[in-house]
Amino acid sequence: MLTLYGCYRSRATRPLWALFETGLAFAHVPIIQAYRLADSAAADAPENTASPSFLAVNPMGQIPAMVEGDLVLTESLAITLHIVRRAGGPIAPANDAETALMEQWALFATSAIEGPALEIMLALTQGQDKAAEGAARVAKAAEALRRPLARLNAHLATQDWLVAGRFTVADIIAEECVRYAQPHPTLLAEFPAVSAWVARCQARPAFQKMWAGRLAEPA
Ligand SMILES: N[C@@H](CCC(=O)N[C@@H](CS)C(=O)NCC(=O)O)C(=O)O
Repeated sequence: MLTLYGCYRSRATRPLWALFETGLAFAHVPIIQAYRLADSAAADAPENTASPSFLAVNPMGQIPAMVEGDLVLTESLAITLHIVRRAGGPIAPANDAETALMEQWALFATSAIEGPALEIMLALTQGQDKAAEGAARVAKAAEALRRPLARLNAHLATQDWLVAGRFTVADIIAEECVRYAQPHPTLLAEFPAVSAWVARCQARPAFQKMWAGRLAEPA
């Protein structure tokens, strides 16, 4: 049995969404980030990223992490790709070319989109006390995103999904990076094919299940 460590309000959304898509059985240990304990409604969380029991799993003290038998993985991308390979089915690659393309889009999203998109989410959801500084951070991050979002938009203008004409793990990882930019009031609207694809991704029952779990967690 695969065990996934990490609360929903973290990058654990990627493997959780993939697990719900595949139906693979798993045990969930909702470890929370230690830095959130001070001001979170989850301050009484019994286990967190600084707990000795979790540091024995991931000495970096970060979530998500996954254990399956002797295999321990501590990067969300590696965990999510592993899950879909284990489960097989339509969201997994069917051949080497599809593997390469799914890895390409997943790496593109985590290297070109995740950082500035996260900056937008953090500035707009946590930085209200310093409005001017927050607005400058958001503008800079939005500018950094326009080139990769234009690339994504051009790709999605002629197809519904990133790889092989079907929904795959590449869409999960890329959408979960783009999602961080959604609090920006206008940015995604500049890229209509990206906006339509995000809506398609988020309409999936497995995304909705993951999102309900996220909303049910203390902020
Ligand atoms: N590259 C890692 C990043 C993991 C990461 O930064 N996780 C955050 C939560 S989303 C965390 O555990 N933060 C707690 C900390 O860094 O102390 C991955 O994608 O898994």
